[in-house]
Amino acid sequence: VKDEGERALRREILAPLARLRPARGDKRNYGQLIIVAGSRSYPGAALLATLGALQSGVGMLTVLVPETCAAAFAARAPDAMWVGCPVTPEGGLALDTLSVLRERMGRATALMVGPGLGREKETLAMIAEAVKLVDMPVAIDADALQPEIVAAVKGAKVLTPHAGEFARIAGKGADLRAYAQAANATVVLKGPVTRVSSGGGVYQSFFGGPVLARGGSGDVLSGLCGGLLAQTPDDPLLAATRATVWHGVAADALARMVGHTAARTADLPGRLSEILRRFA
Ligand code: NPW
Ligand code: AMP
Ligand code: MG
Repeated sequence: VKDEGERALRREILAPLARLRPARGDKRNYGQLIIVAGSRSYPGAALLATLGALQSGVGMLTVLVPETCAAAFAARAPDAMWVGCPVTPEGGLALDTLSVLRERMGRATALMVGPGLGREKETLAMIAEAVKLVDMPVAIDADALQPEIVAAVKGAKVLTPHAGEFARIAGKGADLRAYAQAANATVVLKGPVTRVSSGGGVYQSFFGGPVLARGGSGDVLSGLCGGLLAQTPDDPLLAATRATVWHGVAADALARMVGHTAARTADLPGRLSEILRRFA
C-alpha cells in the first residue's frame, strides 16, 4: 500500500493472498500469532477472533483463554493451540496469564489482545504488562483499547476501535490521521465506512454493510488482522487494510447468500475462503 493521499480501498489488494504457495514452504514461513482473549462473560469473542485468525493463512496460532473455556474451544477449532489460563474470581484473565505468555511466546511474530477480555483492573494491568513483554507487533481491539495499554506498546501496533473505543483512546472528536501519527499506530476506525490510517494517507473501505451490525463482527476482524499481521509483521498498514477489505467483502458475500436479518456472525469466517477463490 502506498501511504499517501486519501483513497478508497480496492478488492484487488487481496489478489496476492489467493496465489498458490511455493512447494517447499512449511508452517514457520507463515508466521505465528498469539491471541489473548475471552472471559467468563464473553467467551464467544475469543472463539470468533480465533476463527477469523485461522482463515488468515497464518502458520501457527496459539490462543490464551480462561482455563474453563479451553477444552470446549479445542473441540470447535482443533487447529488452534488453546492454552487455558488462570482467572480472577470475577472471571477475567488473571495476572498469572503473564507466565503462560512467557512460556508460549517462542517464535511468535505477532500478538493480538482484546476481544472479550472484560475490563477488570487485574486483567487490563496484565495486558499492559503483556504488550511490554513482547518484541513483536501487537494488534489491540475491544476492551484492551485503553490509553495506558496503547502507550505501553514499544513497537508497531494496529488498533481496531469502533467509534466509542476510538473516543476512549484518542479523546472525543479526535482526528484519525492526527491520532495515528501521534500514537505511532496503524488505526482501523470501524463503522459503516471503515477508515484506516498510519498517519500518512487515509484509506476508506466501503465493503461490508449492515449485515455486520451484530455482536462479534469486530472480533472476527481483529482475529483476521492479527493473523495477517503475523505474516507481514514489517508492514502493519498492509495487514490492516487487507484485513478490513477481506472482512468487508466476506460480509458482502454472506449478505448475498442469506440476507441481512438472519445472518450469523459465526458464519462470516467461512466466507473468507470463497472470496479468495475468485482471484485464483
Ligand atoms: P454505549 O454504552 O453502548 O452507549 P463497549 P462492545 C460505545 C465483547 N463482545 N459506535 C459504548 O457506548 C467485545 O469483544 C463479545 C459508537 C461504550 O461507551 C468486548 O470485549 C461478544 N460507540 C465487549 O464485548 C459479542 C459505540 O463505546 C464504548 C459503538 C464489549 O464490547 C459482542 C465501549 O463499548 C462483543 O463483540 C459503536 N458502534 N459500540 C461475544 N459473543 O462474546 C459501542 N460504543 O461497551 O465496550 O461495547 O463493543 O459491545
Ligand atoms: P464491533 O463493534 O467491534 O463488533 O465491530 C463491528 C464491525 O462491523 C466493524 O468492522 C464495523 O465496520 C462493521 N459494521 C457495523 N455496522 C456496520 C454497517 N452498518 N455497515 C458496515 N459495516 C458495519
Ligand atoms: Mg468490538
